[in-house]
Amino acid sequence: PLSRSLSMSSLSGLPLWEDEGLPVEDLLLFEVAWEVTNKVGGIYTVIQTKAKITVDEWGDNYFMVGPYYEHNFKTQVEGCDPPNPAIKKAMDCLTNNGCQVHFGRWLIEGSPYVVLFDIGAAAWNLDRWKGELWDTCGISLPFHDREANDSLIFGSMCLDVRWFVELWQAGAGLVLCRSRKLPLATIFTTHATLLGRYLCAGNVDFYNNLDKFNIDKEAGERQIYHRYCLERAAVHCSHVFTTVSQITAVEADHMLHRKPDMVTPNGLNVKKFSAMHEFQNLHSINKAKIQEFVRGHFYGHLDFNLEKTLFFFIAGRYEFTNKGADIFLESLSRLNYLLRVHKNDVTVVVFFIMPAKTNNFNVESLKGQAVRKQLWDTAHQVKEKFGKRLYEALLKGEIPDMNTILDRDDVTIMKRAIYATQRHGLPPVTTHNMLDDGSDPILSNVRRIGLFNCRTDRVKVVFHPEFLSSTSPLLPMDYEEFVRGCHLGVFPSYYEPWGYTPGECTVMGIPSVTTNLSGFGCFMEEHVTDPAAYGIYIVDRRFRSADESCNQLTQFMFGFCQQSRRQRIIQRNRTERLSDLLDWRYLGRYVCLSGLPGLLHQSGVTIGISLQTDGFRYPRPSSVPPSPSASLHSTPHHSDEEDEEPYDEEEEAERDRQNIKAPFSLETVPSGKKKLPG
Ligand code: G6P
Ligand code: 1S3
Repeated sequence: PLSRSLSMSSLSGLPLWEDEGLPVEDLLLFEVAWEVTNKVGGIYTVIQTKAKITVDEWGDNYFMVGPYYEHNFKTQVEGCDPPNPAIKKAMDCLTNNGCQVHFGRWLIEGSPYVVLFDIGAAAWNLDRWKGELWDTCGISLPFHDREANDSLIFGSMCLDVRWFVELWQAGAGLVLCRSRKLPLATIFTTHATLLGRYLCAGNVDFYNNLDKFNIDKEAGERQIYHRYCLERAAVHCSHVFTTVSQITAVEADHMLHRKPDMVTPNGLNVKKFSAMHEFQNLHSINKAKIQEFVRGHFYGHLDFNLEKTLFFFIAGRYEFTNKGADIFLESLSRLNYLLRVHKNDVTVVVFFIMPAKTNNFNVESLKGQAVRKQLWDTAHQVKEKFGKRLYEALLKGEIPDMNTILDRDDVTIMKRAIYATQRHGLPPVTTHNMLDDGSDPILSNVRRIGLFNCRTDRVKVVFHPEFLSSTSPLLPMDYEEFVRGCHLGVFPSYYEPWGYTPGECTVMGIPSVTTNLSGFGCFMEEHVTDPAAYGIYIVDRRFRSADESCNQLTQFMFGFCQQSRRQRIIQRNRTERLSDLLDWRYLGRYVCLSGLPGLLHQSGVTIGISLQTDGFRYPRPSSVPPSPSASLHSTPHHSDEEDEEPYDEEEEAERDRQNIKAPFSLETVPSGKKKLPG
C-alpha cells in the first residue's frame, strides 16, 4: 500500500522519492503543453476545462507550463511571484542564464499557476540545444522547420529546470530528461499522431491499412521524418503513455509502436442551470440572433419561412477531408434534392465556420446587414409616426382611417427601403474575400454540386472562414452563443482522435452528428444504448463506403428536418441529459489518476479505486418505442406540431435518471486535495 513516501527506487529510471525523503504532499505536478494560455486547437479546451478538477486535486502543487506570448499574458494571466521557493529558484536560474520566464495565475476556472517561457528570447540557445538533441538521440531538426525548432527551445527550457514533460511540442525535453536520467516521472499524452493526421489528409484508406504502412518511409516522403522521430522517441521515453480515445490508441500502436497504458477521454466543464429549461430559452434567444443575420444575408431572397428554417453547422480547424467537410457537402446536395422532390417546406441554412486565408469581409455580406438595418430603421420611423397619429386620434375619441393614417411621404420612405432590397446576384456563399477563392476546397465543391443559394434551393450555404466573435459587424456572436442558437452540429470527421465539437453541442443540449471514427463517437456508442434517441447521430465511416456514409448522413439530416418543433424540443432535453457523462467531474478520475496508478502499477502497488465503467450504458430513453421502425429515428412518437401528445418530458427525464446508476453519479468522484488511493 501507498505510504506517505513513495518507493520506486527498484525501478530503473524512476524517481527515487523515498531515497530523497520526499513525502507525497511535496510532489509537484507540471502539465506542459503548447496550448497553455495559447489557443491553437482542441488541446486548449482540454487543459483549460480540466484545470479546475486538477487544482482541486493538487492545489498549489500544480503548475501549467506553456509558451509566453505577450498578448496572451496581458489578456489572460494575472502575474505574481511564485509561492514555491523551488520554482522561484528554477526561474531565477533560467533568468540568470539569459532566458525569460513569466509566472502568474491563469484567469480561468480553478485559477491554476502558469509558468510561461519566452521562446523568442531563448532562441540564441537553439544551436546548442540542437547539438545536444543530436548527440543524445541522433535526431536533427532542419533550420526551416520553425515549429519543430520552437518545440525544441520550449522542451529544452522545461528540461533546464528539470520539469515534468508532456506532449510532442515538449517531447524533446522528455527525451533529453530521460537520457540524462533525471528523477522525474513522465506522462506523455498524445491527442493525435503526426503521421496519422498526414496520411488521412492525403486521402488514403487509413483504417483498413493500419498494419501495412511503412511508417518510416511515409514520414520521410512527407518530409516530417525529424518530427516523427521526436514524437516516437518521446512516446517511448515516457513512463506512462496515454491518449484520448480507443481509436487513437490503436492508431498509436501502429504509427508509434507503443500501446497507450491508458485512455483518458476528454471532458468539459458542464454548466448546470438552476432552471431546468434555461438551455431551451438560450436556444431561442440565440436562434433569434442567427435569424437576424440570415435576414440580412439573404435580403431580397427571403421567400422562405424563418419559422421553418433550421440552422446546421460544422466548425473547427480547416482540414477539409479530416473533418468530413467533403462528405458533408455531398450529403447536403442530396438533402437539397430530397427536400425539393418531397416539396418539404423546411429550409436549411448551413454554416461552415472554418478559418481560411481572407482579406476581411466582402462588400456584399456587409451590404446585406446594412440593408437589413435600414429596413429596421425605416419600420421604426414609420411605426413612431403611426403610433403618434393613432394616439392623437384616440385622444379625440376617434378611430383613425387606416387608409390615410400614413401619408405619401411615409409610403415613399417605405418604397425606397424596399427598392434597396433588390439585388442582381444571388446571396453570397462566403462572407469574406477569400485569398484562394479558385482553389479553396469548400468553394470548389460548392461549385461542383451547384449549391449557390438559388431561390429553389432548400439548402442554403454560408461559409464564414473565420472563427466567430461577439464584436463582428456581421454575425456578432461568440461560438457558444452561436452553437446554442443552431439546431444541429454536423461533424462527420474521418480523422478525429476525440472531437470536442459534438461534445460541446451535447452539453448545451444541441443534437449533433459524429462518426465511428471519432473518439467521441466511439465513446458515445460504447456508453449510450440508442445515441440517436439522445440526438447523437453516429455516421458509420468505418465499415461503409464513402457513398454509403453520405447516404446515411443524408438520411439523418432528412429525418431531422421532418421532426416537428415539439419533437426537437424533446430531443434537445434528452441530448442535454447526457452532459453528466462528459463532465470532468466524472471523467477527471481518469486524468487525475492516470499518472500515479500507471507508475504504481509498475511497482506492484494495487490501486484502491476502481473506475467501474466498463460495460455500462445509458439506457434507451423510456418513451422511445423499442423497435426503431415504430419511431422516426428514435424521436418521440411522431405527431404534428399542434397535437398535444400524452408525453411528459420531465417525467421521462426523472424515470431515466432513476435508471442511471452508480458509475455516473458525480458524488462518487474523488475530490479534495490529493486524496490518493491507498
Ligand atoms: C425552445 C424555447 C421554445 C421555442 C423552441 C424553438 O425550446 O423554449 O419557446 O419554441 O426553443 O425550437 P426550434 O427547434 O423550433 O428552434
Ligand atoms: C486534437 O485537436 P485536433 O482538432 O487537431 O486534440 C483534440 C483534444 O484532444 C481532439 O479533440 C481532436 O480530435 C484532435 O484533433
